[in-house]
Amino acid sequence: MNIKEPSINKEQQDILDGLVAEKKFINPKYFYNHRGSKLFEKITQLDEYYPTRTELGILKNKSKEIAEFISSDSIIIEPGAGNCTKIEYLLTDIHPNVYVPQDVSEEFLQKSAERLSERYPWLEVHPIASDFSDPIELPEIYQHFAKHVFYPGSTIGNFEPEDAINFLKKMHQLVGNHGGILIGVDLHKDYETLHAAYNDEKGITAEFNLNTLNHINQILEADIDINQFEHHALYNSKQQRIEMYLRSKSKQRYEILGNTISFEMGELIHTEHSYKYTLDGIAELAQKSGFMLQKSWLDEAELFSVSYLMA
Ligand code: AVJ
Repeated sequence: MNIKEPSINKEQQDILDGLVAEKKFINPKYFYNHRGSKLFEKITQLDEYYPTRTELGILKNKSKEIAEFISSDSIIIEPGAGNCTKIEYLLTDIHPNVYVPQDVSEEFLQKSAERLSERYPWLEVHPIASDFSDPIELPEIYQHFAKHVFYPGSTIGNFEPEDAINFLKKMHQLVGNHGGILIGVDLHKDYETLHAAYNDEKGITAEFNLNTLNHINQILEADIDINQFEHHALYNSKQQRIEMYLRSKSKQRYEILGNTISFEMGELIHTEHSYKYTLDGIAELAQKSGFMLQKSWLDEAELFSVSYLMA
């Protein structure tokens, strides 16, 4: 009697590949199921997690200056736009013709697009629901506008430096020679501040990290025991990156879709890198991907930067 191998879909294979790897890993995109998105919103409200409020402060206080780099006869494209709240700090001063939010969650995107169309009747909102890795196709009628990408939140930090350059090269192709990118990048700083930002006292970041196991259990139809794992995040000053892991608190073994997945006591599953840059590092990143760093706006404490890179 032959055992029928369970049919494994792309997403399941993607996760299993990480769990059978020499150094186990789970892609950070699996943080963001519905509960994960809610937990991230709570993280942005934490005292220790300064990036979001600091970036919003820069956008609010510097929007007039930023508008000098982005003409009104333009189109703004935002990959991974989510709830489209950050762009609202810039719309009135930039007054672009078209705003193109792209995101994988169609429902979230539609709601955000409707909200913006109501609030800014002069603005054409053209939402694109697609996976982050799919190329962004713009309708022909928009081709004559100057194109600018808006990429806030230091999400660029999740890419390995080489992949960050490849992503920016893709954005360069999208905006062409007369465009640019307005990018939010968290800055390299003292260990204590960074360690605290990813190890908050309330344990919300730990919940956010552990929730990844809920999400992959659902996708893999598995029952990995969350209580047998703990949150582990540190700042690697040499590599200038936050490293986040889930650490196994015991020896464990699971049969998942025909695969035996075992964890040793203390074994780590890598869940995220969050690279931090210096201003020189941002200029170098820009230069290596065909852009030129034109201007960086920082908060007073120089915790975070918003930069305009010209193609
Ligand atoms: C959304 C990727 C920018 O790396 O700071 C927050 C995600 N991880 N706390 C970051 C995150 C842990 C966040 N990014």
